[in-house]
Amino acid sequence: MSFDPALVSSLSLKHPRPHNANFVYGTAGFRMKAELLDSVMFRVGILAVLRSKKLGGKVIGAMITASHNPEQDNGIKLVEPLGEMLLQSWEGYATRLANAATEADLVQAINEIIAAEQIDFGKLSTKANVVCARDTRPSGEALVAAVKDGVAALGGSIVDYGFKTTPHLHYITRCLNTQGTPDAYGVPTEEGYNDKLAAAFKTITAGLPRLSTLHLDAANGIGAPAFKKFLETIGSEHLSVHIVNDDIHSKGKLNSKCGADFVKLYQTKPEGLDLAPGQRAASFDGDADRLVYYYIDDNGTFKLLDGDKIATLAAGFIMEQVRIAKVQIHKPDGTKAPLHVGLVQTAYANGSSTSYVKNTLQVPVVFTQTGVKHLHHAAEHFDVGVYFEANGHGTVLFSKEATHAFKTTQGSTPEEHRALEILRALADLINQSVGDATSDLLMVEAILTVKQLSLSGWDKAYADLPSRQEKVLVAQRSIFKPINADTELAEPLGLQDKINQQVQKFNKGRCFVRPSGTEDIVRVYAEAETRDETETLSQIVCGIVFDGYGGVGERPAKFKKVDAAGNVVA
Ligand code: NG1
Ligand code: ZN
Repeated sequence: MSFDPALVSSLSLKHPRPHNANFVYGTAGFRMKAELLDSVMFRVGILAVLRSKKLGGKVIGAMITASHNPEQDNGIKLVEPLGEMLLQSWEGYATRLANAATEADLVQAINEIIAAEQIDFGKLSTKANVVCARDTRPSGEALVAAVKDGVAALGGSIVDYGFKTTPHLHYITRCLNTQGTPDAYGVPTEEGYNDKLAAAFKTITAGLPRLSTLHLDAANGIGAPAFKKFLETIGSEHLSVHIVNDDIHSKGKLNSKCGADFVKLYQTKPEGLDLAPGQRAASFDGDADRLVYYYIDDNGTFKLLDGDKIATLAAGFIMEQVRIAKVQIHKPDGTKAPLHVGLVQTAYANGSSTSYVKNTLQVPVVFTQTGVKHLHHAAEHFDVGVYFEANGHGTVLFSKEATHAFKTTQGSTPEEHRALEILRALADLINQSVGDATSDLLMVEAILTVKQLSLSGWDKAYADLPSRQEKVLVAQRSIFKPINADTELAEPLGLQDKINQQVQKFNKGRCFVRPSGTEDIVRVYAEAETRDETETLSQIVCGIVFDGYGGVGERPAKFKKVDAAGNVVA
């Protein structure tokens, strides 16, 4: 026997599995009401050890957070050695472990994974290593203790990094696994992260006039103390940011009427921020991996600069610098080729942004399923792969060849030297392991500083089509089966035809229905030429879903009713 089943069982008894629960490792790991999570945490601790053992003792990260969800929720996701999300083929093991009904079944599940993955468990030289961190949720402390028990149950070792943002933990994991190698990513601490980003930001913005103060809504989450520390590191002469919604101690404030998700969904400023026309503002989400910008225009209208706008700003800027610097990739056969730049979006990207990227930037766009793990992998196929979800979660990936080309290209004019300096610094400034609100904010501020661009100037690139995202409560969201990168439904049979029938009645109409992976709801996204048309299309499709496909609770009065022929009757 390669591990001690008695130890697993005895520790597991401290973390009993709730009856009737069915756990699924979803888009963002396990996420639900915190009180249901104790046994899940313990078992994810076990899985982290198995994953580390499988990878010869590489460090695996475990982040305890529920991101933008309300404070009573919590969750956990595992981080691969280079900072990516857990390998998809292991998600099934997570689900299997979490649902093992008894201690005996849990031991059996562990043995199944060891066998399936051919893990040499007894090999003493491969000690399992796990690092963990958590956001500011009050439930976090006890849940971390459960993870530690899980790691101990299989004899692994775990280092607790305490309160960190999700991107911090991804960064630290990557640094620990690359230390002393040619791919060394940095010093594996929050200070190391702050120093690295501050140095890169200063290089890009040196000698340029500063932008006006940015008002940052930190969602009353971990991003508040984290960004304060960053500001101390960089110094106010380099970056002026005024943080609001920084109360991480009062109960119930996290993500409540504030934060990136709130601002994106309701297209309005967060509570706790007085925003005057002309002021610049941004919001993080609760674990500081999402970022959106916004301002009030001269007519008093709220204007959102979401993940699509950030992606297009970044792609346009990087392409410009690559052009100026005349960077080319050296291919293995000795020839040179232009850098391959691409953008990755999901179905939730605004249609205008996609047209702008294709037609104006002339950059190819790839669509993936919702969830950054899908976008991240698609972005890896480019030399410069820009990926963002509309909700503000994303980053830019540079291939090894691209970073090598930035380092080795010898510019011959001052303009070329400067563009190369910017590209090298951007590769340091932008978090290569995961979407990161701090790093993305610094990237945006750096680009706007170089271009001396206001938020309204940035916003002019293209005008968003009006869009609407609604939630519909249904009895069983698992009956909705999305296909074609979430743009259509294969099941329930017939529903897609009904949606199509409605969409074609609207100018520039687009609408899709998809079950959420993180909340017990179905999402309805609609887009059309005018705000009124968008609203109508959205309410018709919400009504169709609610009335015909298991809507529960009180029927929202705004949902429209349609007859069998698809005509709106109320
Ligand atoms: P779900 O709940 O599956 O739609 C949401 C976001 C995803 C992703 C995950 C993880 C939208 C429409 N969906 O997923 O993009 O960010 O949360 O946090 O924004
Ligand atoms: Zn988040």
